Amino acid sequence: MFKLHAMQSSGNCYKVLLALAKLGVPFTLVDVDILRGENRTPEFLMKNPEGRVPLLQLPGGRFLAESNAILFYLAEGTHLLPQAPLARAEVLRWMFFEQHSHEPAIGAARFWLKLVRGGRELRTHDMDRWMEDGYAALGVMERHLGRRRFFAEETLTIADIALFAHTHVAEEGEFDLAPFPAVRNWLERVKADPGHVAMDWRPQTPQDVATGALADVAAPLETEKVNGA
Ligand SMILES: N[C@@H](CCC(=O)N[C@@H](CS)C(=O)NCC(=O)O)C(=O)O
Repeated sequence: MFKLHAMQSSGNCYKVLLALAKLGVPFTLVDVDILRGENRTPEFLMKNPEGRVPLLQLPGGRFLAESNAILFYLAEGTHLLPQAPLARAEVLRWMFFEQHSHEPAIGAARFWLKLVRGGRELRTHDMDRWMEDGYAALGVMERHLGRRRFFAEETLTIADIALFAHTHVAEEGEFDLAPFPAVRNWLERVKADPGHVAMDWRPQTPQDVATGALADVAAPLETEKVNGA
């Protein structure tokens, strides 16, 4: 079974949770609290020398880091990743855009302003750049989505999952989505796509299985604490 090392409130981790849920892949969730430094212990650095989450542990024991690489791996052979070379390249195009032009502004603003206590004071010098780059990225998305339902294909792909994760909580990073109607409509389309789960979704625990709770969740899933991993 896969093990996902992740922090629930992280947009990058949510991408992987959402893909696993939509694909109905069973996995164990290992909570890693980066705000308490659990990602910088010698044990965690052995798993990922970069000390970051999400981190996917494969059934054979290997580790795969980088949210978009994990999405690409999990989606292979599924409806979330097309087969045609140009369509695959379009998926990668938007995932590179997400990492280069979108997440470093929109994801970073939310992380420091919403999740880190005192983050605004610590990162005052970054605010103008986050706003300028983040609104530029939202403008690119708005222009593209004015003509399309999803980013790379006529149906939802991992490019949409990658971009959705931070965009749907952009307001927590103090971005106003009101001037971006095409982006807002696309957010609703992603939420309406089959198998969608919210950011606070957690996989089913063995206890839930025993009590019959969460009966609508198909896959038998588990969670555990990082220190018990
Ligand atoms: N490019 C990486 C970024 C991963 C990343 O920055 N993760 C954050 C949480 S969202 C993290 O682990 N930060 C802790 C740290 O850098 O010490 C990805 O997409 O997976």
